[in-house]
Amino acid sequence: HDEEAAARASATEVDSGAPTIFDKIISKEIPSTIVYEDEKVLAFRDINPQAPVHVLVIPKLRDGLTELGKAEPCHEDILGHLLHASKIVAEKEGIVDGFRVVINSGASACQSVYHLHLHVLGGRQMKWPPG
Ligand code: IU
Repeated sequence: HDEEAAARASATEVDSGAPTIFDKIISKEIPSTIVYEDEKVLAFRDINPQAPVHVLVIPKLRDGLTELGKAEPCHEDILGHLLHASKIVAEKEGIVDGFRVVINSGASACQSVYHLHLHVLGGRQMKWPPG
């Protein structure tokens, strides 16, 4: 898994506001398996899946949303759009009857890429509480 190790090494682990690897995924400079896309969001398979279905849903324009903790009133539309896109992803993936949406915000929540992303997880029995 050299490729994955390299990708992880290049991930920002603090919110520096610098471009992230997701910009290259959005521009398709780095290939990804796209599950859903519209003018505002992109949904692609996580390279290190934690469940049979593990898709990341991201805004194409980061617009200051490095993490959910930086959200402002001007982000309400895109936040709603991302959540609805997560439901479309769950439907397309056949897990709409039971799935989980996770957002890690900040270092203590184990956020590793500072471009807001929603994890859509499913295809197995999920446990509670998450770790
Ligand atoms: P986190 O919530 O910031 O920890 O999630 C980042 C996710 O991005 C994590 O699940 C990685 O496996 C995933 N990921 C990816 O799919 N492709 C990449 O090139 C990189 C990370 I770097």
